[in-house]
Amino acid sequence: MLNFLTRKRTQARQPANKILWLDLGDLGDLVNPSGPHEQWQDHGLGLLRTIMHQNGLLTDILSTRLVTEWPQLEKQLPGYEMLLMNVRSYTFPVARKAAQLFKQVNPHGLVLAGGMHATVATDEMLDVPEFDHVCKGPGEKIIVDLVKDPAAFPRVVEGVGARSMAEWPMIDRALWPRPHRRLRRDFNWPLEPACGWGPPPVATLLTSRVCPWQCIFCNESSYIPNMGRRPVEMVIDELNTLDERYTVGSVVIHDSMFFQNPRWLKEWIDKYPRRANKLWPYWAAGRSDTVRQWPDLFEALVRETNWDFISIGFESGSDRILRLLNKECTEEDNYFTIDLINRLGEEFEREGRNPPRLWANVILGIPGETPEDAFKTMRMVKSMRYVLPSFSYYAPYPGSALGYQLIAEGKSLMAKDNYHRFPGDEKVKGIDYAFYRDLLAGKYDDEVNRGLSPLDRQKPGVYTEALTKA
Ligand code: B12
Ligand code: SF4
Repeated sequence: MLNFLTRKRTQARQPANKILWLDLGDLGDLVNPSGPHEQWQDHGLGLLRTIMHQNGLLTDILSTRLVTEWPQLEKQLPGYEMLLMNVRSYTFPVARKAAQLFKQVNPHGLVLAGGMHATVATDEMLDVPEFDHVCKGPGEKIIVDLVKDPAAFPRVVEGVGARSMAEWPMIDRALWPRPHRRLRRDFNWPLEPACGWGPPPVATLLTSRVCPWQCIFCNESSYIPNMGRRPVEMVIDELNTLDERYTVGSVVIHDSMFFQNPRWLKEWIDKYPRRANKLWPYWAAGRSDTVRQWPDLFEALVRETNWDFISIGFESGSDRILRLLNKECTEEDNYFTIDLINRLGEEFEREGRNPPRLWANVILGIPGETPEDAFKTMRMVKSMRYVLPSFSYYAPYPGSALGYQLIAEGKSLMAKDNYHRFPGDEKVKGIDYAFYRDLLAGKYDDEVNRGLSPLDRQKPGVYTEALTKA
């Protein structure tokens, strides 16, 4: 009997395929998620896995988000010959641990890692001997050759991307990990769950890949070379196909910067209302300076295409800080955008329509920020009528100019083992986080209210719950 049990325990489960894609995120995020945003699916993984399957390279999928303890993952690793991962800075510690486990279980197996962190912190990746190949930059035009014959490539592989997103296949969403059964009823896999931005099932997609600005807290410019936007008709046709297969409730456009390229946007205004199966409401991102530059285009998008959740990177209500961040937006641009959305919201309400809402991204705890700068930011937030504020403490990620600088100066509290970033964590040495906690708890409300309209003054000044991981 004992022999039988021991044999059973040591008999490795045979995987269906020899290549494993490991979806990354905090343990348990697809079992007991602490919030909605950690449940989003990974488009990098989805795209590359789709390309591989279309080229006959079949893979299995596991996820660190689908286990609550490492041994549960370890048990599923025997028998694989190759492990593939999309590593971002905030998943680097998880990726490293997974690679180590993989090698313990499969000493002759190969680990191929790409993604944002591989691109912006290549040295940190190379310090981990378990990563056999580290691919920098985009992977869609190299993944097939690399997986077929990894020995033909050096340890650091220069990625190759498409010239245009028109070359990307439609992601086969059934290749995304399926959440734990206790989440399945509300998840709508292979579409995604609601997060308060629009009705479920939610279809996430990308129409553009690069942002031309160079804010010093952001990684965009150090990452993906310029590439053409996905043609409007392809975007709409993909949504229609998803709708026919799974029924779409609303759309999240994950572009870092949706509100760019007026020609594309005009075509979207022209075609989305006519060609889409339904005028699904959508969430997408813009900047306040371009809203001010192209207000008619912006209004037309809101009125005619149902852009009803407008994410704007306001970041700060103080010109001094906006300049320091190289945001190229001013206080005036921010207030122009807020006033316009307040006005549109009031008009929509008068007409009995749902008002468009702001997803207002705001950063606090920026090195150099004074209490008066922070009060100005809070005043700006209070002047928004239809809003979900999304606050974060500034996080010095590698890949961004300010992040690299603070890491080099030894001021980052996030390095290596601690890239994981919860919005309320302390991230930079010398920042008075106690002040910011009090500020968000409303303790400086009298100060903040100074100069605000009587209506805005009445709004509760507590924003602790608005520290968001998104
Ligand atoms: C959509 C998005 C989100 C969504 C969904 C995240 C998700 N599940 O994918 C949401 C809103 C939830 C989100 C949240 C956050 N995000 Co985010 N997000 C993005 C965004 C805009 C697009 C990601 C994407 O889909 N890209 C398109 C795909 C196709 O690209 P890709 O994944 O990089 O894959 C390509 C290559 O990397 C490569 N590749 C990838 N894997 C592999 C593997 C191999 C073997 C090979 C060869 C190649 C390869 O090939 C792929 C195709 O070209 C990026 C910005 C960007 N431009 O990428 C930021 C970005 C990834 N996010 C970032 C951050 C910081 C966050 C947050 C921590 C922010 C916060 N406020 O807390 C949170 C963390 C959330 C969490 N889960 O813990 C940073 C990461 C910085 C870094 N150094 O890693 C980015 C780069 C934004 C930025 N400009 O700074 N995010
Ligand atoms: S913060 Fe926004 S506007 Fe600035 S570079 Fe990043 S994506 Fe572009």
